[in-house]
Amino acid sequence: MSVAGSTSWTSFIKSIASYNGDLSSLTAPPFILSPVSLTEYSEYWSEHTDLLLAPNFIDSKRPDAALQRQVAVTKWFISTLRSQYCSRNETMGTEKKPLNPFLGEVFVGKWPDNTKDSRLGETILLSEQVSHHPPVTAYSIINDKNKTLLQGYNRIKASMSPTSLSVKQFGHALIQYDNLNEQYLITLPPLHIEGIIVANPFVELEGKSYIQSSNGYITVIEYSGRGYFSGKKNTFKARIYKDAASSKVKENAIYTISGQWSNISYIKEGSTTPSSKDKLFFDSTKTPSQKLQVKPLEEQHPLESRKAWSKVAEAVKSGDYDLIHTEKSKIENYQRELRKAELDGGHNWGTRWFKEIDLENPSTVGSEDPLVKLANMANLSTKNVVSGSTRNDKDDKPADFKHWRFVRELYDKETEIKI
Ligand code: CLR
Repeated sequence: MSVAGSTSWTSFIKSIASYNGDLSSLTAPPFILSPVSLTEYSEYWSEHTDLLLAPNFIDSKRPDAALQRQVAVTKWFISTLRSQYCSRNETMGTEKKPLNPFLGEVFVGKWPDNTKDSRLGETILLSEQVSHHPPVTAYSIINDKNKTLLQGYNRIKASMSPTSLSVKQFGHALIQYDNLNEQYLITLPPLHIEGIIVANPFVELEGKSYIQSSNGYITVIEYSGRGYFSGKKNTFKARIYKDAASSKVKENAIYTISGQWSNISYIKEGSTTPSSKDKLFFDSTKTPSQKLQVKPLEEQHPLESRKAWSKVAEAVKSGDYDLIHTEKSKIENYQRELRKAELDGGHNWGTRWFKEIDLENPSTVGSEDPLVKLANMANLSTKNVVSGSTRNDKDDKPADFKHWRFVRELYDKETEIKI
């Protein structure tokens, strides 16, 4: 394909029509390329560290403490969505095609404690590309002071419909509050990219997310866009129930939350939909996100995302298609050599801080595995299927029980990568 041809939007739309979920097969024009690798997207999970840690500070003597923690975790999750799904539009004008991480690529950093009484402590992010075919990014967000760990992984499958790109997510997020002896499982929603035809792509969420607590409580979040519940973009309705069984009937909801995740939402007791006259739940326009602190490039290891991609990122920023191509090819060729050397040497690239667990094989996971326990409570599949698939639904197909799990000891032994 000629360089001129590959830079036109129409040829891009054609390439999208045959997109199979593998980012490398998309020949996007430079203006839709982002200088940021997908390993960096793990940061979006904790740009409101105070909300992530909030359950630790709810008075545990309150009779409704566990329920209030469920509300707090729900608020934290809603607060992550604007960063996750709007931040490219907000900082670069449109949704963009991220850089396709190479195997072993890492992205790390920290959120310093910005409270006056230092109650939060430092929170760190470890993000690692644990697989290249298919691309899988795993992450771990660690706060030792409050014994809180958020971990998860993400993989996508995409398909083109006549007017939008539909994306299904695989993986989940798992929070462990060790001081509370409480865990939460969060499922990742499907999404689609609108505005492709008019070269102004943006994400809209659809379907559901579940937040299952080890206390039984479950939040069911339903997403919709322009023209559904309220006619506004980025709309959601969340209901909190005593447990999964009671979630079958809407009227059982203890709380109902409604609004726009990229804007304002309200909360009300019971199952009827709150309005702006009810209690404010979350206002993302008044809650600025706290950016991750990352070491300067000079201090980064060659496997660190920004260091490894720095020349490509420069080329993307200057819109130089040939240079993007040359610099990308250097990384890809080096990766191919590495993989070949591994094959010849008879060993595989080992992951750094994560391991693949097989939930079908009890020797790789304990009997009290938090994922198994929470998935059972929510009647969610424990197979490696589209996130949020319930047991025996249409997406609960392949008999593959593999998931990625953070291994703390591996990080404690880390000597090369500094935070
Ligand atoms: C990655 C995991 C994050 C949430 C998230 C946000 C935006 C998603 C991204 C994930 C995966 C890649 C994605 C992106 C939006 C656009 C991009 C689907 C799920 C696609 C591949 C880009 C296509 C090119 C367009 C600009 C047309 O936690």
